[in-house]
Amino acid sequence: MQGLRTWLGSAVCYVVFAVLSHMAASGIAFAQTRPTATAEAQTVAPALLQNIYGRSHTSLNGRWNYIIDPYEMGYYDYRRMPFDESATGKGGFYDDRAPKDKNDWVEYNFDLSPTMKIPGDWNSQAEKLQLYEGTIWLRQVFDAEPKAGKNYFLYFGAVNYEAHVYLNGKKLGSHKGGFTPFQFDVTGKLNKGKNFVIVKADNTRHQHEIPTVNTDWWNYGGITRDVLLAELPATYINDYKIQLAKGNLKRIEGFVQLAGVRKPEEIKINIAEAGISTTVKTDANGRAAISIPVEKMTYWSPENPKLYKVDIAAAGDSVSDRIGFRTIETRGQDILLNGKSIFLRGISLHDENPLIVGRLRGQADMRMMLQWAKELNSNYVRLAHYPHSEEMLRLADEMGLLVWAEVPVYWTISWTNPDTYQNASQQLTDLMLRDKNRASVIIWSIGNETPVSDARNVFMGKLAATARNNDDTRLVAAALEVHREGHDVIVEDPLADKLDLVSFNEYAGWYWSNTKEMLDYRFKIKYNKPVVITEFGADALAGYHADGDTRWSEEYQDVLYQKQFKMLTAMPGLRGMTPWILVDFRSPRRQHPYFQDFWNRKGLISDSGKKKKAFFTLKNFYDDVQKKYQ
Ligand code: GCB
Repeated sequence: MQGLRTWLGSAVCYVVFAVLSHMAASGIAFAQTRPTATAEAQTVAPALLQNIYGRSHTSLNGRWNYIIDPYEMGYYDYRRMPFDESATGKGGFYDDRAPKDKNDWVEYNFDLSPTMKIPGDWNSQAEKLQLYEGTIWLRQVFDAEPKAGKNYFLYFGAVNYEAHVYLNGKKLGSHKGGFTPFQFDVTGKLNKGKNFVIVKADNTRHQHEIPTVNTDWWNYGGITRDVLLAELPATYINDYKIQLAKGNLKRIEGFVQLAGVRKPEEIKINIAEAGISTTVKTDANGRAAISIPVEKMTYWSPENPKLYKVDIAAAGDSVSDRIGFRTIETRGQDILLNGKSIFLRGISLHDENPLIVGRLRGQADMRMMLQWAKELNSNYVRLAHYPHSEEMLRLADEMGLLVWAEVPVYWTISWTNPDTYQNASQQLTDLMLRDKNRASVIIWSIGNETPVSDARNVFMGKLAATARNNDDTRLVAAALEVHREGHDVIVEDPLADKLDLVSFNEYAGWYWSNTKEMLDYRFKIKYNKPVVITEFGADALAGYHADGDTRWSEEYQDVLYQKQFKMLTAMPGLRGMTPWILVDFRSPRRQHPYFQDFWNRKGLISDSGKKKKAFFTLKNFYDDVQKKYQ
């Protein structure tokens, strides 16, 4: 019965949430609040704040005490009932108890437990956590000075995978999804002086989750992105979209959404450098649509990644952003950036530092990765296979790299499970909500290598529609698969009709054929759309030299790249590629004890930062391509 009630609660909660978050992303006015992701948390949180870094905030990053809890002692009682669902709501580690006196019984102690750095995955911070999957409790103690009439939000950039969050011993709520941000309204819940926040992070893999149990990347657990406490006025700017209208270089369109308003307010939008200054009025729901003519403007492009300072002010609140303005469209087999045909000279990336292994830990790590991409003469990156951090996207804006952004709908997930779909759709919507003002993002990818079946086609078709409803100014794509008939390599996927690009992964010369015979194959593409290859590649152990027929050698990888260019450029519709992958990365699936040892070696750069031969071959290819697309 208890189970049934919880289940019904969740279902209702998910439906309401899905509708509201869809409205938020598409700019439709909606009530100030939306439920958090699960039923047991009664707290409601408003729609995600746009541009958290532009708000007044305190960072809760730093060293957090942690307790490894493989049996979830701190969450369930011995009858396996969650403490936070009991009558008192007490008994879990989130109480952060210390013995009252020598007679008191307490079997945990945060103060005496070790610390780890947040943001940071746990696997890279202690040897015994390298392979750990399960629950870890993390605690931070901080001071606050809450002021009357202000709103406070506790904001998490990302926690992998399931987070239960408690403030001063009381549950705020929970969230699923390892790569998207979430927040809780903590107005009226902060103490003056000492506070403590406790997070139960659980990175256990499950069949019905997004991603599912099987992936070719490391399942880094923990609080992997910033934790911030934001302070906002009573009425504040909750969200905004300020972008060029679809295919229109002469008009900015979007919206500003206020929260906390009871009456219409005036909103001022200034883009001083472009001579734009306008005032709009909100409707009764605190929302104002904007439509501003553009007279003279330098459009954002990889060659000139011009960002304008955009100031928004309303009701005593103000926020500034740096926004680039560009259009992106397809016409036949061309991709048009600001109306001009481009070739996407790309490379794929994971959110992982190969040198100090673990998730990227800050801007310096991110710059290193994007700088390597630029050294390849890239103008484009595929941020695989899940949302990378907001800072990464902001850097791409600044450094002039176009972006393919993706959600972890990867391989064989539970196509018929409605909760799995809700989860995927929520992660996609939250990604789009967060990054909708980034000029660098030109493609929303709804998944990778999902095998064709009726159930999958329905699931992915709905996801494509969600992406389009949320944002009509960018392209929608997915990394599809190929099949072979004789020497023909064929892309045939009903999903392709719903996408803007013909994008697929093909491992000619590695998972099928080899460097000797791969040129006997040719691609048969029936769609009149731009072809953007999302993956090809070969494993090579840096420093291992042999001839071009010897697997794992740098020469094999190099020859494979050269032959790939021959095969791919034979396609008239080829407009871009993101070979797999910029740097070697960790994966539990990669078991060869000598060549791999838990590393996928398809990087063009090794785990010690050494550039392999194929790096230079790809750079030369891109130098040539660039000349043709001047
Ligand atoms: C793929 C996957 C990617 C893998 C890669 C490989 O098709 O999309 O996640 O890492 O192949 O190395 O096999």
